[in-house]
Amino acid sequence: MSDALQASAIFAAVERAMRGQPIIDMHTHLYPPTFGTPDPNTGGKIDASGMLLWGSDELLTYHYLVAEVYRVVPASRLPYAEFWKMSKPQQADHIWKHLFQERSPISEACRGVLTTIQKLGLDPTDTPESWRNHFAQQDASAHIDTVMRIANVTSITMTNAVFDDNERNRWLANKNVGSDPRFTAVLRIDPILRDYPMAAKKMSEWGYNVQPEIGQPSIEEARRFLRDWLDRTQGIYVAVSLPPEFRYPAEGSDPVAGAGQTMLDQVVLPVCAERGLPFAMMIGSRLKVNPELRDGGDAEAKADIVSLQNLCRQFPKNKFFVTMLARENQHELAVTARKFGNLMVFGCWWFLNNPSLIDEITRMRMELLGTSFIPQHSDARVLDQLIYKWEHSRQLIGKVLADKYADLHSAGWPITTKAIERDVKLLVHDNFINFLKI
Ligand code: FIX
Ligand code: ZN
Repeated sequence: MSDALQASAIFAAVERAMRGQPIIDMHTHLYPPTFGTPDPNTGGKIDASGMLLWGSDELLTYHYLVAEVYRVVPASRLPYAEFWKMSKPQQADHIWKHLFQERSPISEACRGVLTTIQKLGLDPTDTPESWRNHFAQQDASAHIDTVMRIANVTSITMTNAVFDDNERNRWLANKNVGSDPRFTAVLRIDPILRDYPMAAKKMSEWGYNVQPEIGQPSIEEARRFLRDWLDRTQGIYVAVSLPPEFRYPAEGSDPVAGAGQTMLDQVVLPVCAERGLPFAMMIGSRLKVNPELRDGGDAEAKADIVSLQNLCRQFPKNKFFVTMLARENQHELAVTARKFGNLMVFGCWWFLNNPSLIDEITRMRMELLGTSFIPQHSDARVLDQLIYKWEHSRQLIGKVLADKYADLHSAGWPITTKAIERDVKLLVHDNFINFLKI
């Protein structure tokens, strides 16, 4: 085959394909400017509860870095309440001083700030003050275009938590709030499965006859609630984050777990199936281990793979996007995906989104699943993070893929640029789109 590559040319061809392939980022906490922006240093109108976070001060005060700075300046020296009273620039300067000036910024979250600043054409050896001035002159929407261009991300998938008042009220106040073509919506419904009593009370306040005691009327009304919000948001899938203790079927006599199971199998999965929408389960987050750190206070623990196998087997008409938070769950998750075609494994989530673990997990997945998985999502909370999260992941996924092609080449299989581009497109673009459609 004349267009087969020499072994020595494979890595460069993979790197080119990874860099050139536009990515659909299937899970982020990013929003268009219509959702407001809170930071006075990022230009535009200040909306204190605005949801679009962008700019260097937001990068530096990412909850990952808040957690890391509290390792070197403990609460005994800086009480949490004092930190949270600081302005965003003051918090950013504090983190810059202790994590970047007084020690080398070798953690992934620290390095990410520098990659992003560099790729935006700013000087990583400069100061947060100088970067602040740069962002203050930017327009939010134009900056979104800049970041998406540099990151080569063609579509940003939001997380739209309907039980969050700030989020829900923005949809009710402006039916076009989610109409920015660069973004797609995802209906996030954690309380329905994790805290049914609270969810029922809220849905009832919002005009849905959902009662604490679940009878058929409550099931129908909860389904109506989901349908209404899927229509309003045009959500492309439904999502939930589940604790390590999640079990299906629910174990023991815990009424909240029992109600969550009823909501799952009689409300959420039927509505997803009727609309052909995937249900995304992000499993293993143990919330508020240290609540003083706010978003940075969550941790993880090993979850139960048998519960996932039960769901995939008992609901063959449903499609499941699944990512798990514990490193210990990764091999059994990949093996489970070999058993169920309605399961699409995705991402190296949160504490797994680090070079050593992205390499380990992606290698394992390719060896067990070939190209039939989605290797990464960014989980970006700050717009500019798209740049570093994808720069780092493209390099890491590319290295693993190049190794796999080298193994194929050794087995006498011709590796072509066309095949590499096809496979890369599957991994970071088409597997997601195709799974939505099947
Ligand atoms: O539940 C989730 O969507 C998690 O990804 C977030 O809650 C988490 O804080 C995060 O951003 C991790 O990267
Ligand atoms: Zn997330």
